[in-house]
Amino acid sequence: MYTQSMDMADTTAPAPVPTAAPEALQSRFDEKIDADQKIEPQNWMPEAYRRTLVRQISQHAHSEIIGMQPEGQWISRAPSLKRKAILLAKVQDEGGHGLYLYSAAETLGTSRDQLLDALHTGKAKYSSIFNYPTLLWADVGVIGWLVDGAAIMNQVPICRCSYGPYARAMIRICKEESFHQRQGFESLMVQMQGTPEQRAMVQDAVNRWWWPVLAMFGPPDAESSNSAQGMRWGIKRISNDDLRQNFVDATVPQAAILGVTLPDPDLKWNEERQQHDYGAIDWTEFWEVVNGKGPCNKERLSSRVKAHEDGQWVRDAAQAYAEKQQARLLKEAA
Ligand code: FAQ
Repeated sequence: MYTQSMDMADTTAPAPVPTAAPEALQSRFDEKIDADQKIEPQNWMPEAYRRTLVRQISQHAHSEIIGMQPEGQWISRAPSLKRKAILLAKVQDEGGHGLYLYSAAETLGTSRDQLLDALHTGKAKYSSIFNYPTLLWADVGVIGWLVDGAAIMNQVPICRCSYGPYARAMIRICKEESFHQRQGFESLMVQMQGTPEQRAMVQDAVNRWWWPVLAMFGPPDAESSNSAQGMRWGIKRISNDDLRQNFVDATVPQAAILGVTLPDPDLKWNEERQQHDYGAIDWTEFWEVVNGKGPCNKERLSSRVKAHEDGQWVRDAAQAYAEKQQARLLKEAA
């Protein structure tokens, strides 16, 4: 992943002039998509494809780094050294995912500064799920089990995305998400074998996270403005509703093993469909959260901006060191 920047165009050099006619470039691109071949940074691509990828990959990257906050708030309060070590590793992994994804987005010609600026000024979206609070220790386990579980369901198909750098980044990310999901489930399993208060704490966390997790897959297919084109381009492989359904079907037996109740009176097996029916999602709440009015949107954004500003000295020091090294190299070469 880290070597992908070598494929990037030199931004200081004049833009390469395409040698083929636009129609020929478009049909070569279409052929590659139809043949399920990868598009790489140095290949010609339609501007709308590039824009869609920058949108999705950067939203994904922002979600990963904003997503460090809800669990990160429990690092200093983890109930044992073992849980603290696991949580530290997980939160660091999420930061790493953000970095791979920003690198993948940069191969499309948008700089890290531009991407972060869009996040910090509130122009860019990030996943709705990270605007909910982590009130109890059990919330940390439930994020691992349900939020990472939903993330895996959505992200495994992206390993087959038509854009090479994004697809390759997702392979490693999915491996790590799998550990995240397991650690959450295992932590909840231990809590469910504990006291009645611990079991009640887990149930309370499941009650609060279940519906926001279902909404995380995005609007219903009929209202998903980007889906048709995303599918055509091989960026999206499975629709929002199909992924949501797969997630419900995979999670119901896991909830039974844990001994928790999923808070949906309409949730039941449908023999005819061979899938679960489930109740109505509150899409008004979803759009409010996406549009900045969730319980923690303001806090998440201001913490992120503060972390960025607090880290300015690190970037300044790295820049000064790079300039010093460059000057030394030039002096030696002279
Ligand atoms: N939150 O037409 P569609 C994680 C927006 S990472 C906010 O269906 P699309 C790991 C959407 O952007 C979680 N906005 O869009 C972790 C679009 O707005 P736009 C993030 C949402 O792109 C775990 C509009 O609604 N994962 O959890 C949401 O075809 C634990 C219409 O929607 C990814 O980003 C939402 N939930 O499908 C980290 C995966 N859903 O841009 C820490 C990659 C939709 O037109 C701790 N992304 N919107 O203004 C995707 O797969 C897709 O972008 C979807 C949306 C499925 C999210």
